Amino acid sequence: MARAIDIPDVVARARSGEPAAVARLISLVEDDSPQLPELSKAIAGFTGNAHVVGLTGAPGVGKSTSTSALVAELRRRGQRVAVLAIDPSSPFSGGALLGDRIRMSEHDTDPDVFIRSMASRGHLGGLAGAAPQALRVLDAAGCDVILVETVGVGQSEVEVASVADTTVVLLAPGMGDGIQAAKAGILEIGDVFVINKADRDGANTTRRDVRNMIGMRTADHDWTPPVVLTVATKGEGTAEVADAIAEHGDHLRTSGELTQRRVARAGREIEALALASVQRRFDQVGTGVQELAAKVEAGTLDPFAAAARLLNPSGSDS
Ligand SMILES: Nc1nc2c(ncn2[C@@H]2O[C@H](COP(=O)(O)OP(=O)(O)OP(=O)(O)O)[C@@H](O)[C@H]2O)c(=O)[nH]1
Ligand SMILES: [Mg+2]
Repeated sequence: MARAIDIPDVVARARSGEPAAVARLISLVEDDSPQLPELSKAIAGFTGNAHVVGLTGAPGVGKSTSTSALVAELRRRGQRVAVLAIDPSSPFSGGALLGDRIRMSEHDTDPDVFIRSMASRGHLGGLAGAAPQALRVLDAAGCDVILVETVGVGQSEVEVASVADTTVVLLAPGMGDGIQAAKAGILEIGDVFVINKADRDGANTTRRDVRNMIGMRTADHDWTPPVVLTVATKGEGTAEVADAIAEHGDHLRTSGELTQRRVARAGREIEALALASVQRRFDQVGTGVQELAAKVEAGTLDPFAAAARLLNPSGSDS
């Protein structure tokens, strides 16, 4: 196990803008450190300011390029920015993220940009458990905007929306993408839609398709997601995306939805932590599951009663 760190000291240094201190705190989250409860308590009073923006979309659509362009735009607006790239499929940081590092390298020397990749597979709470804690660290460290990008495919694309205040869905020209988006449930989660690679044929058609599909969304919404065309490689349309994100942030605040979303997020986080804690207890030797299993096998106890006893060993039914 790693050596214990001086949490109050590292938190103070993270808050004064020391990137190494921020990185150290994120590592605690990534490693599922036993010091997490202490960290969580230490930063609780410093959070709630950052606007968390999730970027999602099919592999290769241009998430990393768009993220990098957005960082540049937000820096021009004087904002402190963090990028959290979450890799739900890998227990290692690196590998797939190498290309992203290169795309982000223009921001390497800017002290007001914090870029970090984080693996979530090893984390007991998964993405839902790990991401909110990392976001709180970045929030407490004084970031104005935190851009969250997931790496890899699958349900994580939708899952990222569960940790974000504002979700940006990226698509590229071509009908396939639109159908894919509808299938993945991605239309329901988008607050801002970006048709990237607008230098290719069919961008306007894709925009029209997306607008039509937004119009057919089931839930009643008092926010109509804007659909912005971009060429991320050239930074074209990036300012409009930044405007749309900021407008959505204003909408969330004035409508009260920001609080609602954050309460829902905290609820999922609490559940993920509680379930992880139960799982951890079961994983430890001496939970008595073997003993109970022997009784079930012998027919002296039924599995439901055994499960109840496992959850509540000192319960009155024993
Ligand atoms: N023509 C064109 N190419 C683009 C544009 N934006 C990104 N690309 C290219 O598309 C490729 C994929 O871009 P990334 O930013 O890595 O895409 P991603 O969504 O992060 O990809 P994954 O992380 O692998 O899912 C790269 O070669 C980019 O240079 C664009 O607006 N126009
Ligand atoms: Mg990427």
